Amino acid sequence: MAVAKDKAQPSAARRPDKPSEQGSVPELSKEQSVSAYRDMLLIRRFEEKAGQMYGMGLIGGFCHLYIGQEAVVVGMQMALKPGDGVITGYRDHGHMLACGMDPKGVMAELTGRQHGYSRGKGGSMHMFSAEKGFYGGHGIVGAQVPLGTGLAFASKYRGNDNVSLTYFGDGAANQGQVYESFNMAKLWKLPAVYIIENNQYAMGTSLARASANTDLSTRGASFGIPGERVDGMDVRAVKDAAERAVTWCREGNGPMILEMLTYRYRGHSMSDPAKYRTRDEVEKVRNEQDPIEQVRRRLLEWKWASEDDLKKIDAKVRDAVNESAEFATVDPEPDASELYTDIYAQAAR
Ligand SMILES: Cc1ncc(C[n+]2csc(CCOP(=O)(O)OP(=O)(O)O)c2C)c(N)n1
Ligand SMILES: [Mg+2]
Repeated sequence: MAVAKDKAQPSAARRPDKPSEQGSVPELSKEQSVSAYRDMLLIRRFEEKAGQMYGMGLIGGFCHLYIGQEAVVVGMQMALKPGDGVITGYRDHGHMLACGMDPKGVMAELTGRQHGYSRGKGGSMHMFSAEKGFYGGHGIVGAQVPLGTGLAFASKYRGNDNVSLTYFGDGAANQGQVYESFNMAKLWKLPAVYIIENNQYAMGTSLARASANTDLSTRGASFGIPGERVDGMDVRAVKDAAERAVTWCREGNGPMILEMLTYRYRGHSMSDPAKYRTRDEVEKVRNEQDPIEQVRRRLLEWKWASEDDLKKIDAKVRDAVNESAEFATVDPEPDASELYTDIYAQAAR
């Protein structure tokens, strides 16, 4: 087990109030930029397709799209190694794809088919892949936070150096169980990175309307948990902060909080009248801060990729997404005899 070191906490050297106030961030290499572009694009195209399939009646139940927030999960993933664990709420398709789960299995779960990750019995909010380090997919707001803390506890108990990444929203940050988890995580110096995806709204309620303290990076202050506020629309800034936080945890210093300033372009779920914000507000973020466009622009500007190279990447991504949609349409639904299977699991040793 890693022994806690009495080190100085990582400083919140960059703490912008708005993403645009962020200072300079370390650049990605050409390869990292191309791969971040491809990974973010895959999430975006997958989500657009999921939205279409929902509209066609192929997906039932709830479906929460991640469009706009792609840089958060892709940048965080760049700091991980095999064995690290990821857990999140219901806005979870992007996290699955970033963890390397197969788009076909994810889409087939959305349509409730046999070869979906939960064999068609979990749907959008309840998919897992222990093999890829993805632990769900949870519909109860904030419920993943004690579970993610448990994953961190398991790493410490087993004496390995795996880190647990627990994602939750600005709304979830007001749940009581979050603070019970923070207390335990700090008390036991657990390797837990808490990533608060502050997309500024919890369903139709803006952060300012619901939170006494809107600087969510300070939410661990009373437990002595360091926090940083990060431009979650800039994949470079996310990766940079992710590396600091993951190293901090891996070295046995206990938990850390990263508040990601981000934005969701689509409604909360598939039925959202969106009366709580203006179209102009959404358009402004899309035009000025889009995470994919930022990388695209740099790739072209620095001649790290030509328009043609990017078109080829776009086409490959579209093919993968179309293939997943096709698979999720023809794969059969589970047989009725499967109703009572997969209810209990043998505990892993
Ligand atoms: C315990 C609980 N309360 C309420 C709900 C209904 N609900 C679903 S999502 C949501 C908003 C959460 O917002 P946030 O944490 O900001 O995440 P985001 O949807 O923005 O990703 C609410 C209130 C729920 N699922 N669980
Ligand atoms: Mg939110």
